[in-house]
Amino acid sequence: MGMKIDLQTAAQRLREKDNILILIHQFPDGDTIGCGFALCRALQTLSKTARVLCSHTVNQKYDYILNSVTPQCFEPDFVVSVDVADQKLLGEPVLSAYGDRIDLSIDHHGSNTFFAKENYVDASAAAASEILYELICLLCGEPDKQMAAALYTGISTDTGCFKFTNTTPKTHLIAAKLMERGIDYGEINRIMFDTKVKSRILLERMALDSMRFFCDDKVAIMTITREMKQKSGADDEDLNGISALPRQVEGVLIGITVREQEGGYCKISVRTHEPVSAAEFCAKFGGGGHVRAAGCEIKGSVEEASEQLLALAKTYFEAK
Ligand SMILES: [Mn+2]
Repeated sequence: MGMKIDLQTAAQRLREKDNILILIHQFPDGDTIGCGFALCRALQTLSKTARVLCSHTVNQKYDYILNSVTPQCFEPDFVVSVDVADQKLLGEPVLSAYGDRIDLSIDHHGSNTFFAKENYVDASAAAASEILYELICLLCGEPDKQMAAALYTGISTDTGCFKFTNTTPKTHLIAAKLMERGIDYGEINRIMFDTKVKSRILLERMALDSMRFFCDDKVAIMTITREMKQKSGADDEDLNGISALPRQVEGVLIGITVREQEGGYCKISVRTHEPVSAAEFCAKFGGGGHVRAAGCEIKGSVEEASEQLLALAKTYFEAK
């Protein structure tokens, strides 16, 4: 386990070093991308050589962030990770290349494993981009417009557009500072929250069509078959967040999504409302997760899996 340091020390390390490699987590989201590229731009503004590295390709909707840095090629002398809770989350090939030589980690996950030589973790931050805002202020003063757009994206996406309960007064204060840089926050939020690719909409249409209701409409089960994925042209990234749909129906207490996988099994996502624990529900099938959102795997076809899930769901509502 590495050392814990304060943010001033983290800023000092970055000031002392050059040829800085910034690592972001696999399946990159708005927060890790916003952090990585805002820091990269800040370091390049300080005439340092810096670049961002990720195991996966960044979705093109983040192009306005990617285009804010100058591509630079170099052998790193200092490696920093942002919004990464554990080095395993770097994914391959980055994990094998740099997993055991990370000098500095800056993160906001309570589950952070302090895998770097030096670590700054603030679990009260709604987004790692909040921390990066403060770090950049220490490094080179208020972020410029491009850095601000990247950091705003990180904060907005990690808070579900300031809707989730991780949002704090400080989140809004930092967002206000970023808005003062003249960023197009309306456009950023439109791209992040109100735009879907066509394949996603086509898949949603088929998935919604599959939704069935049970137990006086307290249970909803939606299935996504491999055929639906193929017909719609949707890839795994297009499926992000789709398991929220069944629980969005008013009155549904257990919303279940059954996703057919290759190899004769199904991935199950369960979303619940009070008083049903999704974690307990999924534990019955050897899975787990959080109180309101959990998952498990069940062998068999979507029909077989749905039958087993419904049988368990019924026990929550039938008179005992
Ligand atoms: Mn994050």
